[in-house]
Order: sequence, then structure tokens, then C-alpha cells
Amino acid sequence: MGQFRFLTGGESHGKGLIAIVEGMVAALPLEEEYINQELKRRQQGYGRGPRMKIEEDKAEIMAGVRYGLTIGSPIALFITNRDWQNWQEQLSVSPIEKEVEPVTCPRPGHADLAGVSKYGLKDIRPIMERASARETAARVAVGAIARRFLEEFDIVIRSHTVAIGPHRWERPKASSVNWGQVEASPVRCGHAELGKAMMAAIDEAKASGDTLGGIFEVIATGVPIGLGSHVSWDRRLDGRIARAIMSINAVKGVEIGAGFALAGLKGSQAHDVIKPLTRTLSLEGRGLGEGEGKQSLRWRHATNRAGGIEGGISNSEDIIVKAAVKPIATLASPLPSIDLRSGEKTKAHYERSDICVVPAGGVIGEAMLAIVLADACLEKLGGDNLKETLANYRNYLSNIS
Ligand code: EPS
Repeated sequence: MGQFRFLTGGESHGKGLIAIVEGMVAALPLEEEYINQELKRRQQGYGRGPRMKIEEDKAEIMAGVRYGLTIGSPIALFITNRDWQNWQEQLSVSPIEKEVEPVTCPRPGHADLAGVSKYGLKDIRPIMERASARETAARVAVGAIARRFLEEFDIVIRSHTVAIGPHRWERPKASSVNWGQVEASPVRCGHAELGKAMMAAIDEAKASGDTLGGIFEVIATGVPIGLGSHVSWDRRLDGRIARAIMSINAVKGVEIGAGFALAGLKGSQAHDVIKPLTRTLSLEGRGLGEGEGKQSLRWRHATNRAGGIEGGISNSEDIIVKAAVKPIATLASPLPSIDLRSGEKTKAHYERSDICVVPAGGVIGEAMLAIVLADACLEKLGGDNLKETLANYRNYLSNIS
């Protein structure tokens, strides 16, 4: 674990966001435009606030790439916050003369109260700036690098909205998602009628000064058998995925495969029966040599309630992860709170905010899943150069029984 690592820095209204990514192999084709497409997807979604009209997220690659190829050294990214222009006093790096009004009325459900208490601050501003989901732009940029790497292994990661507020799409099976429709839907929902109902619910919430949560699902296809391990708790792939998805702002629940529903089934109903079926995994066309990199698996699971992971190890079925997103904590009709200066009852702080972030959440979930899978692939396969990693994969495939 930890072959592919990253850190982000940056406040929501500061100069910008940075990310430093370590552990990516050399010779991976990578261009800013590829990352920027993912950043654009994250900015969309019905229910975002006015901030997204100000920003046009673009990542500048500051290090680690030469002539369109990674060079194996840390990749440094910078995303400008356009809105910083309007926040230079509140977010000034240097001390300033002028008195800036502190934020002192914590929003229930946000990091505000626990944050100021923990860090010994009187002003909530530094807490809210870093707790803001603006930080996820940096994660999506990192996730794009992981996604680009996974493409070389034919691993594809997608997401869609399962629920917003009371409207939930109970989809029969993974193959019934129309991904083109999802990408075209303002709420990233593959069911047209429900998508409209979700949008109407967002309008309603907005009109009453409220916010809405929901559920997004992330699906990874083409994941080879054998990522993660049963041998130690912190190597289990499901645990690593759950942590990564749970770390996304506003996520309060993570489910893998049939998850909570499995708790109510008998063993004979819950598990995915193994049946004989020959499938071919292929790495052809990667410059590894004529006819090389093909391997047949002689079985598959009849169902996929396990969500592609058994015993903490990927089992070559689709990895399916759902996340429950709470309604965001900044309400235009604020909840009761106290003023930290006086201890008196008041209303929570309100600043411009989003109404619903579930569609964006799915894109962020894709990024986090890509990061975990890239890390697990690098751990399994090693290599310092893409060709070496692919050759190791070919060798691994040819040794699977
Ligand atoms: C956020 C509040 C809003 C969101 C922001 C997250 O920002 P602002 O107060 O500037 O309008 O738009 O999300 C983003 C900026 C983003 O890029 O996702 C919050 O309080 O968490």
C-alpha cells in the first residue's frame, strides 16, 4: 500500500489548489487536457451554486511530465481559484491592517464547531475554507492521472446517481445503465423520468432554503483478479476503497456490492456461485509483442453481490461501490446555532452554497476509486516504467490458474 500517494493543499477561496502525486511510473502519456476534462465533469451537475459559474477549473502540470510523458518523478499540479480575486482580504497570507469580520456561528453538520475547538481558533473561516469540498477539485485532478494509468490495463471507471432526496432508481443490474444518458443528464441519472423528479426536488429544496443529499454509485470494469490481499487488515481492497470513498466531503455511508442487503439474506442466497465460462483478458496492442498478453479465465461468478471483492481481493467481476451523501450543511434558511463570542442562541452562518452535490460526488468517487485501484495495481505489478508494469501484468496473467 502507498505505492501511489498524494497530498493536496489549498483553501476554497485562496490562490488555488495544489496536489503532489508520487509513485506514478515513467512513460505514461499524460496531458493537461485529459485532466481538465475530468475537472469539467466535476463542476457540472444540477444543484450547484453560483461559485461554479465563476470557476473554470484547469490543472497546470508544474512538474513530473516531459513532452507529454510522465518521467517517474513527483507530478505537481496547480488549479487556480478565480474567485480568490474577491477574497484577498479574508484569505490574505500576510497580516493585514484592516479588521475582517470573523465567522462565529457554526453550521450544524459542518466541520466548523469541532474544527475551531480542536485548533484553538476564534474565527471559523480557516476551518470552513479547508473543509470545503473545493478541495475535491485537486483530488479529481489526481484521480485523472490514476485513470489514465488504469486505461492502459483496460480498466474503466464510471459513476451515476442512484438517488437524490426521496427519488431512488432501483436498477436491476450493472449492464442496464446507459452511460451516454448518464453523462448527458444534469443530475447524472440514467433514468430519464427519475432524473426529472430529482431536478424538481432540487428546485423545491432551493425554494425553501434547504439542501438535498442522495446516493451515487461507482463501477469499475476490467479490474484484474488479485488486487488487495486477505493477509492483513490494511491490505484488504474493500477496506481501502471504503476509506477513500468515505473521505469525500459529505459522504456518510459506503456500501460494496449488495452491502447492507446481504445482512438479511441466508448464505445460500447471498453468495456468488462460480460457474465454468471462458473469458479472455487481453493486453494486446501495448507493444508487448505479437499475440502476447492474452489469458483465458475458465470461470466467472453467476451474480455479483460481493461487488467484485471477496476476502479483500478483487475477483475480476465489476467493483461496485455506493456512497450515501448527506444534504450539505450550508443552508440558506440556517439551522439554530450559537454565537461562539457570546454563547447566545442564534442562526448558523450562511454564505453562498450548493443545493445538491450528489452528481459531482459521483465524479469525485470515480477519482478516489481510480486512485485506490492504481495504487493496488502498482503494488501488485511493480515497475518503474509503464512498459515494465505492463510486461509484469502479462506475466501475471499467464500464471493465473
Ligand atoms: C462549499 C461552498 C461553495 C461550493 C464549494 C463548496 O463554495 P462558495 O462558498 O465559494 O460558493 O461551491 O464547492 C466548490 C467551490 C467546488 O469547487 O466544489 C463548501 O462550503 O463546502
